Amino acid sequence: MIIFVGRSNVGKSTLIFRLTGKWVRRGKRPGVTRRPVEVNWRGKVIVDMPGFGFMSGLPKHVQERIKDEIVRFIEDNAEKIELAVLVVDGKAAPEIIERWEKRGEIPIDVEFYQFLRELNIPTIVAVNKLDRIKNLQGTINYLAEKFGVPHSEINDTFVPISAKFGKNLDGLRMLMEKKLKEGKRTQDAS
Ligand SMILES: Nc1nc2c(ncn2[C@@H]2O[C@H](COP(=O)(O)OP(=O)(O)OP(=O)(O)O)[C@@H](O)[C@H]2O)c(=O)[nH]1
Ligand SMILES: [Mg+2]
Repeated sequence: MIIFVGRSNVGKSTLIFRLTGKWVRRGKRPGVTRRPVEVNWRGKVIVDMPGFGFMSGLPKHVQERIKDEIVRFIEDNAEKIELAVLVVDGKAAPEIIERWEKRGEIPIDVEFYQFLRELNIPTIVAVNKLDRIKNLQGTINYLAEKFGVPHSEINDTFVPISAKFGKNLDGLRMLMEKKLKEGKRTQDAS
């Protein structure tokens, strides 16, 4: 099982559609995917997760419930999950992280990354919307620092892509293959 997680509207569903060719609901506004959607692909189960974080128009308690459901799904399936792709909006993520930190809160992307690592789930961070990122290396270095990813592991963790415009999807595929091949145990050391 491979799960795609991330804030709402970052492009998870678009990415799954691009990678697999399987139809999944996508949309311009946040909150399109509301339940984990399983897609069979090349003998694997790909899961399109609902987005977490702020969604305008959704009451806070509904947002919290969605987040709890995601956490529960991941915990319940932790053994089965071979790989997680955490998708972030490369343009918006640094600003959002900054804002949460200023409020004294743990940014939700940081929280999820660490949660996945604690469960020993190999995780790739797909830095999406590459077409909108001005300073790519700066963005990746910033995210690595916030997520606690050491310098030596940046290239095996972060991959810039554009789901919408199909940029560097081969780079992502290659990293996914590599992580799947490594499996869970080699990640223990990190
Ligand atoms: N500019 C740009 N827009 C993108 C890119 N990838 C996806 N989008 C757009 O982002 C929006 C959200 O896409 P979705 O794939 O529905 O996002 P999601 O993460 O599945 O959202 P939820 O299901 O609500 O969590 C759509 O308007 C996409 O066209 C990209 O690489 N660049
Ligand atoms: Mg979606």
